[in-house]
Amino acid sequence: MTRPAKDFFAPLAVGAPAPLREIPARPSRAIHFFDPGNEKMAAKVPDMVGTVDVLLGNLEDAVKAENKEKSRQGLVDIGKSTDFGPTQFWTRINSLDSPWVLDDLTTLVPEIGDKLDVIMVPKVQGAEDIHYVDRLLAQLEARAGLTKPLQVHAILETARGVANIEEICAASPRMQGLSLGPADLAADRRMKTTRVGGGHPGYLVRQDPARDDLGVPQYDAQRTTYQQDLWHYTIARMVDACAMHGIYPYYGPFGDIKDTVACEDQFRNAFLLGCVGAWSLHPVQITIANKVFSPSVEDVAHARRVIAAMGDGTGAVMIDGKMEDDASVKQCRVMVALADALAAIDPELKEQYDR
Ligand code: 1VU
Ligand code: MG
Repeated sequence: MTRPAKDFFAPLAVGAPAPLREIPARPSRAIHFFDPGNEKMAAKVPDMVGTVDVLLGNLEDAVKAENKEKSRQGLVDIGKSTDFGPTQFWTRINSLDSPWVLDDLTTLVPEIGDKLDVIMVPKVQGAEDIHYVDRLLAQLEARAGLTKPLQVHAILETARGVANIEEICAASPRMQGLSLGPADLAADRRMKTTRVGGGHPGYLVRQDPARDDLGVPQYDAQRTTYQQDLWHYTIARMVDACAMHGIYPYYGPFGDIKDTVACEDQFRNAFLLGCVGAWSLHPVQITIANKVFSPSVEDVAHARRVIAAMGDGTGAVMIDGKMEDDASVKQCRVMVALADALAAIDPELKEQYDR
């Protein structure tokens, strides 16, 4: 059962900071993953500040079991020694059933809780997982004397998590957003794929067969096939749940690092459907996400024209042969609000949008 409305925004521990009433819409086009225990990657982090919207120190999958403590300590060191400026600082903790997660939280909150913005929780199954993290964070925040509440981001990577998506989003005022975790989700659903996100050539529809003069279908004749998006259903469900709860949806990882073209396509599909960002696993994917999740100069210019022409936002007008009305101006406002938020942190984009 969810908490009654009067208790929803009450701190869950005496002395914990008051929960946020609204999740700030900070740009987060790329959530860039790095292993804080990998010296080469960690050394690159200070120079990445300002070039990426979110830097995420990953402690879960992709960190070897024997390196868990090293990565956790690496994250503490980076958190303490780095001035993150406009860049958000997130972490992905180990899963709630793992032997490492308690130490992750009891170390990170007192050591660098004042630097961290968001804690990403993997393999979330239902509201009970968020409730557990919520209370524990409140206790740790109170003990550490933190004044700003940590936000929580859940990865959607089990069938149960997808089935419980609305209750997960509604479980706590800390909920900042959701990411699609396609690799774990595929395994949990018993999908017959071996990839980390992206499309699959076997998931397709085929053009109808041509017919001869007598109307007989020519099944052996050449027919075009169209690859479909395996993730459309889940992303669309995630976008609706997040929009309903005032939190933010993200596409997750794209594992084929060398296939920058298909990565861009997958990210763009997510952007068009309503996602605000995607994960970056390698520096090359930051550039892709920054490009895709920033509206184009043309779209922003068009949106501004529609807003100007629509005055108080009611009625209908013709622009370039197309009807614009109360509904289309709302879409334009979404586009311009995003452009304005990005222009505020990215002088290059500001210059392009203002031209
Ligand atoms: O030029 P140098 O040798 O000094 O540095 C390498 C490399 O260390 C560095 N680099 C990175 N730096 C910061 N952040 C990164 N994520 C990152 N990745 C690489 O860049 C230089 C060039 O690297 P490379 O092209 O030779 O690539 P590597 O073979 O070194 O590394 C590729 C992988 C994919 C292994 C690496 O990028 C990586 O581990 N990325 C993060 C993976 C991750 O976090 N996975 C978990 C999230 S996905 C999930 O959970 C579901 C499947
Ligand atoms: Mg996973």
